[in-house]
Amino acid sequence: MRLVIGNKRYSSWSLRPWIGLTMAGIDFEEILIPLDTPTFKETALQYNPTGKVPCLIDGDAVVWESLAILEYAADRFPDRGMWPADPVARARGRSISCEMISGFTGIRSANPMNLRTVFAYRDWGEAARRDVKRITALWADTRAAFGAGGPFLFGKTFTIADAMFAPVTQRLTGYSWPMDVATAAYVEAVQSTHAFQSWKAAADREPWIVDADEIEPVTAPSA
Ligand SMILES: N[C@@H](CCC(=O)N[C@@H](CS)C(=O)NCC(=O)O)C(=O)O
Repeated sequence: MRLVIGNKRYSSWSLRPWIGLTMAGIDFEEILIPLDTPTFKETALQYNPTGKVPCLIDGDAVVWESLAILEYAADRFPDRGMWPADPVARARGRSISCEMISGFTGIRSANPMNLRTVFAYRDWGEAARRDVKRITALWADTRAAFGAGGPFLFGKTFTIADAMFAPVTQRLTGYSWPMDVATAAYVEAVQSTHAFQSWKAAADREPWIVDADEIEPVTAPSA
């Protein structure tokens, strides 16, 4: 399997399948195309017709869209627990994953993923505040209903739903959002995984800086 991704520092959509596959112990070769370069589009188009990342290639199968890639991996490796076994829990996982992929544009545009910088908290806007309120509520509801026995949304196994929200955890810490104890514990659980740590370490070594993402001067981490 080959997973085509963008810069680890900035590509939130790439992080989702990368962390999901890695946490499930699925081997893949990584092909990284730096975003915002003159050759990005033509290179990405060599792999899939959208000319975007991420994209998974597995023999004749070409799969794009982060959630579709994760669903494909769950079908290919049904023993890895990428979705909860219980249909009701699985339906919740799919509901919140679709909610993530189709929405939350307030926080996505106010706080683009940027693993290079921690920004001091300021008012990130009404739309971002509304998104954070909804996201933290859906994490709390899901953990209360299905998360007993472990730190992730569905307990001890890191699922596709956790992968879909992994970049949001970085937006919360990277833009110094105040968090309640339960939210902070979930964010910590995701960011402590070997997969997140390894993605972050690779992001720190990347040479590319997308200046447009530097929305204000670098500030010291608040925590
Ligand atoms: N809905 C898509 C979003 C993919 C996406 O927008 N990828 C960005 C990078 S994070 C991209 O390829 N941007 C370059 C472009 O649009 O030319 C997914 O879930 O994979």
